[in-house]
Amino acid sequence: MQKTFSIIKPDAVASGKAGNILAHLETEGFRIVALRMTRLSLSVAGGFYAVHKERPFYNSLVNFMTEGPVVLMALEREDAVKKLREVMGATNPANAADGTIRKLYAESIERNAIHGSDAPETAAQELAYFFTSVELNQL
Ligand code: FUP
Repeated sequence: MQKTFSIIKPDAVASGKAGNILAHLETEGFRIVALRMTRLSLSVAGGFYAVHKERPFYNSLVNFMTEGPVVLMALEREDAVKKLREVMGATNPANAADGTIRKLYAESIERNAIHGSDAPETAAQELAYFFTSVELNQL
């Protein structure tokens, strides 16, 4: 079993797709380990995406991520990191395969409905950024 970190982004929460996305993830075999709805501050969103700080889309991305509530999730299943990336689909929904969450629900490359950690090391960092070890059942 492996854990990964995911966010239902402000576009999908605002358009009423959070429940559909949670159901989609459960249907794909993910167990919801921890779950919290919150609105990210500029500093929390900026820190989360610090790896993209030099990219031209950084400011716009951070502003988008703070525009409304998000749903933070710790998810568990076999091969969770890789499987979540498959279920999410390509970053740009125009390139996402049919049936993927981004194909179904994303508006654009920036407003793309869902985040999922890109590697096991990133998943560990991102889970620890938002959840305590008690919430992650690691104590
Ligand atoms: P992904 O891992 O699929 O979420 O994609 P990246 O880590 O490459 O990018 C992180 C987020 O930056 C994306 F989800 C959306 C945003 N982004 C843009 O807004 N424009 C781009 O050209 C690339 C990424």
